[in-house]
Amino acid sequence: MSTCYIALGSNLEDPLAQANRAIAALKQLPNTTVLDISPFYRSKPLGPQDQNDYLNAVIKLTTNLSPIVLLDELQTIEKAQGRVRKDNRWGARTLDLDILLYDDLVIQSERLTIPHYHMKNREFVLYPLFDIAPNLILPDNDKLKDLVAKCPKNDLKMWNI
Ligand code: ROI
Repeated sequence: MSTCYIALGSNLEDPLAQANRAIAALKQLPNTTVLDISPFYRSKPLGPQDQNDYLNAVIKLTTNLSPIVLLDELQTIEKAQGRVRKDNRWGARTLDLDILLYDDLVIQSERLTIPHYHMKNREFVLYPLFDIAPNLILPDNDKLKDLVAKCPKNDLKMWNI
């Protein structure tokens, strides 16, 4: 069994419903158990500001799926929830599911970069991850708590306030 952390983001078509649907779908994945779900946060968009605030959260799971099979499963869930992938790298989305960490693996392939590219300086990733994994150490030996301490909160709030 491998331990993974998945980042969830949504800023279109009822983000709260998107998040709950995505979590229900993750719980249905084969050979996979959802172990923990962070609180839901409301974050300011990174990128163009003429889009809605995001709901962001992090989910911890254990799985027997390989990284690439897990990626396929996450993309299937994104598609099922109306994700359109083209010309909107910095734009609004119904659902984004990214593999942040997969055990201590470091992977750089065409489809997959683990640990996730920008996780070390995104408040909407670090804070929810810290909520469920306060003692986490990244594959490069950085301590999550040190990254959080250095990361401005940028108006990150709990979703429901
Ligand atoms: N901004 C925030 N706040 N949260 C996200 O999940 C997010 N995802 C993205 C971009 C468009 C970069 N901005 C984001 O992909």
